[in-house]
Amino acid sequence: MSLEYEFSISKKSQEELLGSKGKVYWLFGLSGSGKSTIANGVQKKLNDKKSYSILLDGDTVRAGLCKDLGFSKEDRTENLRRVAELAKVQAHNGIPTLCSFITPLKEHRKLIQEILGDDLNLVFIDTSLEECIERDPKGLYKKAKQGLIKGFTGIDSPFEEATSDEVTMILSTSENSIEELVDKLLRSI
Ligand code: ADX
Repeated sequence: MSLEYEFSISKKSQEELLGSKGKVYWLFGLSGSGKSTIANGVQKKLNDKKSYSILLDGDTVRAGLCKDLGFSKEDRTENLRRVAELAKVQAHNGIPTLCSFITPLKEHRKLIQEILGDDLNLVFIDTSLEECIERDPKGLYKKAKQGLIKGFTGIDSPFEEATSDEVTMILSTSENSIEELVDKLLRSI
């Protein structure tokens, strides 16, 4: 059963106070796809122009708010549900919120869509698995292939390809540089 809550101060009033729009930009894609780099780039540019935002990222959230969770399908669902609920409160309070999570399954994307409704912009970071394995910025694909990490997304845990009907925007790292993609996302904020 979901309990709907009411805020005593309106979203519009908070947005006017901050001079920003309470929207969530949820970047998803494989580990190593570039989603956190893009999200950080966008936040940096917003900060440079004195625009406030909050960035929630898989590694950060899993070090605190979700440190009790692992990478089973159920734990990923709970991880993403908590973050979506947090992002919902932030958005209601006028804060542009960037989220960077693998969000591997269509049912995960559907869940966050249900939680965030019109506040959600779902952005797929389109980088092939081969490219992510090649880059392997944290050395995790190597470990997963050696069997040292179990249930790693793209190796022995599924990532369901995004389809255009479920996303607001697709950012393709094979077609544009990270800098160009940062600017593209920034133009939509
Ligand atoms: S999600 O599936 O629940 O959306 P999330 O984005 O929070 O994942 O966390 C992904 C990050 O956790 C990866 O970038 C990687 O650094 C780390 N990680 C550790 N183990 C795994 C795993 N089994 N699968 C995917 N990522 C993992």
